[in-house]
Amino acid sequence: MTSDKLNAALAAEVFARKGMRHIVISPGSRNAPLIIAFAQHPVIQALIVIDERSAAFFALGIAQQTRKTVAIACTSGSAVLNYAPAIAEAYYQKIPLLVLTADRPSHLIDQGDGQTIRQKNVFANYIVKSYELPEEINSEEEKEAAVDLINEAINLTLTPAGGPVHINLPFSEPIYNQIPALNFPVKFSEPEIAKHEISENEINRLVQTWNSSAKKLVLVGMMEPDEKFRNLLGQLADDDAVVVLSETTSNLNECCIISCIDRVVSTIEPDEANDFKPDLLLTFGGHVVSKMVKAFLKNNKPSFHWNIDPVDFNMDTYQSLTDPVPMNPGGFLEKLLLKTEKKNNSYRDLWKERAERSEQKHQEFLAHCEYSDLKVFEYLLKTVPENSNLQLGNSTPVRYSQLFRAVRKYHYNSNRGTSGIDGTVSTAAGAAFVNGIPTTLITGDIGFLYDSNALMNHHLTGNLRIIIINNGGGGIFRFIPGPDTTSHLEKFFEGRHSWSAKYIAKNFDVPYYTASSLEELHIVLPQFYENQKDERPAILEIFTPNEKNAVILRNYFAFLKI
Ligand SMILES: Cc1ncc(C[n+]2csc(CCOP(=O)(O)OP(=O)(O)O)c2C)c(N)n1
Ligand SMILES: [Mg+2]
Repeated sequence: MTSDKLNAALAAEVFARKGMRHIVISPGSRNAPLIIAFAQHPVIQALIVIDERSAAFFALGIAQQTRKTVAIACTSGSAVLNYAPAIAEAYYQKIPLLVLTADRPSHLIDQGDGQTIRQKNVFANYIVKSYELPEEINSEEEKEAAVDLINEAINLTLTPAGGPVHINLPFSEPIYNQIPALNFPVKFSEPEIAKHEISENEINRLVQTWNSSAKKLVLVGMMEPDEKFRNLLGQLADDDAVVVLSETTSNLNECCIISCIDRVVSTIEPDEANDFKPDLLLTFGGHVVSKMVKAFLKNNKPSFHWNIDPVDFNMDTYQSLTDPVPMNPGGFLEKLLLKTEKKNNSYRDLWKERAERSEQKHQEFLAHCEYSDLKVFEYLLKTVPENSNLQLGNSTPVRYSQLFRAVRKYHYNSNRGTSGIDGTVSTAAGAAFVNGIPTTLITGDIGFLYDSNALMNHHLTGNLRIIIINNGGGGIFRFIPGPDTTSHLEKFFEGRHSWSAKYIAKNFDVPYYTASSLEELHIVLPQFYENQKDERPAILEIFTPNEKNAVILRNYFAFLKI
């Protein structure tokens, strides 16, 4: 059986026949036709998450791991608006979400009906495309048009750019009636995989710039693991004149790459900036976490900057873009490497020596470092189980992780699309739900408390581990320049508090562990990673000294410079 509302029944049918499998539904009455159509579909796995904000991030976490379109469905009214944070994140990360919002019929909008707002195109500023399906679908033509619309919407979640696509579905009462499952043929087309190519002339022009540039810097932002690209990048880096910088979220783990950018860039003195400055900058991948490298490249502009991306080729993060290159990273390097000439100079050595020196200093500092966020990250990043999916919370967790060379292999993820602290726990829970591997989230205390509703979820899995670094507020505001020059640091920036996750964990029956020293951490971490009773996830809250943390981190960067 399915809903007698054909717009809902067809949405489920096309979604299923295109091979999509997951929908995250939030309770409501107006979305009853969507609940009936999707929850009763034999091949669709329908999941329930009550809080729409968390539901959308949970779906984002699933799609982040599967790279297949995940649907979300909610009732009308403010419920719809709660999807916005995750939709914005999915938009900037190009994660495939199909957003299905139930609505009142148009003649009831702004007429005083309950749960009724203007939903058409409500996510305009951060949506790939918005559609509205007609309420009544009667004729064959109307059915075909509806199937085409749904088909096109799902294809646009995947290509050419990919990301969230919204379909608003108005329903009139009665909304709970059912009909036999649809058994008529539904025709649809697969997404067209766009060809991202540039002409041979264009390649030759770029190769000339490459071969005539003495100092070449390659910066890789957020990226999913890509074996082909990793190998080609290794070949490109085998050149005295080429320096490659990456971050944990680049998922590269390559020996010839400098992976702790802040440790190196923070030591570059103004009088040596020109030596480190590239003539030619190549950028690949998505968002870059390091504020320091962004400032360095904006203040020391290269003569040429190529941004290689199939979609965001025009993104000018360093305000120096000369050549947008609309190609896939691997495809571009393949073409470039056929014609590049290597150079003998000391540019790579200059960066490598600085990187080696900072590694030495790093080890020296950590060897005598007091208990703090920095010391805790040192321990966690060498004890979280190998080959885990490591989800990094925004604010300091994703930044501390950049200060340590990878000693274990992880698949890193972080919501760097909009860098919000409002959905990291729900995202990690969604990722763990589908990836079937040990999945650890390292989040700040405010980030956890903000999204603690993520635990209000019947689909939490036993492979999920949540590590909370509780430094009693937004510790980042104690470190970045500015807040401490005002009299509002503690109250309005740090949001100082003495809350903990203990009773939240208890309320949602999630095993809870704590540590307030390295000794305690050494003892509790193995227990934390053991399988929990009833295959529950687990929380480990690590308390750290908030005022000391910032002092230690400032001393750390000062020490690297000595
Ligand atoms: C939705 C949202 N609101 C506000 C911010 C601004 N913000 C950035 S970091 C931060 C504090 C986060 O504190 P916590 O999670 O404890 O991390 P810590 O700074 O202690 O590492 C805030 C409020 C944001 N990034 N996202
Ligand atoms: Mg904090």
